[in-house]
Amino acid sequence: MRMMRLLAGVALASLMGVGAAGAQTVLRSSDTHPDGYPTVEGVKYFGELVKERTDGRYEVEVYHSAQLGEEKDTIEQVRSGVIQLNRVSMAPFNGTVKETIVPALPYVFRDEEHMHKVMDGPVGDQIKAAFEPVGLVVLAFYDAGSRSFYNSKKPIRTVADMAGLKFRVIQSDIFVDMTAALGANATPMPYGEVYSSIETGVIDGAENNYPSYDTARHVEVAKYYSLDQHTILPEVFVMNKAAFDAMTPEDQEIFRKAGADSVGRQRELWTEMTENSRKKVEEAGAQINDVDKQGFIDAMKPVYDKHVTDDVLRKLVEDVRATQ
Ligand code: GTR
Repeated sequence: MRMMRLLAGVALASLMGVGAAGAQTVLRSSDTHPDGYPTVEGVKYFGELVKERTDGRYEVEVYHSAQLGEEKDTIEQVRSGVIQLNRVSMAPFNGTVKETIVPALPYVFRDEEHMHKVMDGPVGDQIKAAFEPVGLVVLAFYDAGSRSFYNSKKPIRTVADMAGLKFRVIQSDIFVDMTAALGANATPMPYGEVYSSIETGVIDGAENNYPSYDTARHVEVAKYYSLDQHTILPEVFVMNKAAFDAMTPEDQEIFRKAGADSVGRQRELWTEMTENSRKKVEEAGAQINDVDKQGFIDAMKPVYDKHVTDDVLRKLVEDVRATQ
């Protein structure tokens, strides 16, 4: 029995990335954004809560600014247990966790408040549970506002203006198909390559929220930001499931609660940063304009036809729409 407990301890220690003798367990978490970004700060706050509530037995180190690699690579790292935590967009999961397709769908949410109600309720719980079979436990959904297209050529006012433009999209087929449905061309590529790809004319632009457009400095190379707001896709903060399962039920509860408690902090910081970034990009020369949104909404029907293909997804979309 003692031996077994000892072995379990060693296994846990190795999953957590520490020597067996270490009294304290250090968990590594990745983020593509710079220090100070609301997602980075949300996870840091989670770490403070965990440290405090476990009397210092656990500590979280956040590797910001893509120090551990681009999102797709860090998702592999957290699934295999090389790192224990990760904060990423849900888009790169669209191909592996099919339920994540639903919040990624264009205009599925009426606004950010609607997204909060959905993700904080039963639909959010169903999406969370869907991560477990791929070896991940969801600790929180964080805000990422809405994503809009921006480019170096001209303001987009109607769907017709999209014709022929080339955009980098996040690595997900939904985003490729959304862009195609609008008559433009999509190139999925890692976030870190976007700036130079616009600068050298490989692509005309990309799509993202104000804080990303600002902090990744894409505003310097693509000044036309057109508010089509095609998705309000939240971020996800995950933990390697084997590492989670190896903890005591009490510690698991502390982690889940700290995750939930970090959401309010992240949302506050998000609202602040969105406003600050909007001002900063305007000062940096961004030309922000409204679009004929109904035209964009109507053009997206093929994306639903292609991706909402089974009863699970159809029901989820219905549940999202019915959430008041
Ligand atoms: C941001 C998101 C990042 C990353 C990036 C991208 O909005 O916070 O996690 O996914 O978009 O477009 O690659």
